[in-house]
Amino acid sequence: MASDELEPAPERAAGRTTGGDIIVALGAALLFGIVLLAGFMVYRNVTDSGSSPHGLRQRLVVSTAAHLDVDIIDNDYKPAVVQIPAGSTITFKFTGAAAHSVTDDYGRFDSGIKTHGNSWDYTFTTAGTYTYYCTLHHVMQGKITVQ
Ligand SMILES: [Cu+2]
Repeated sequence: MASDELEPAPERAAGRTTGGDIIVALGAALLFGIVLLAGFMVYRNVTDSGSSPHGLRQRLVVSTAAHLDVDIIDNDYKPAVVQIPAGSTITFKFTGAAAHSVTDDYGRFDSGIKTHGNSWDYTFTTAGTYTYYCTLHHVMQGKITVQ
């Protein structure tokens, strides 16, 4: 029994907190924090980039006509994702109760803020991809592909 008192039991030795254990724990906590921060930054980048707004995940509506109507409701464009031939005119109809805008991400067109019952026409003469949003409600986003 004297030897038990001189040497700690193996499990007791393993459970004893040492300086090395504290460094390992601090390192793990730091690593965990870095992973959390990196994850948050990736999340922020994805949500702030504007590359994947909810509107762009909607079904593509392909039009071959010279004219297309897009309804602006509270708070969405219907349809939000369209493809039209070059030279087509889109009539944006402000049917929602709230005021909205149709504002190109790169400033190529802007309806300005319009209220319920108004409409705004824009003719897309140049082929390309146009992404737009509402200056009052940034969750409202749309995409027009002109071919
Ligand atoms: Cu709006």
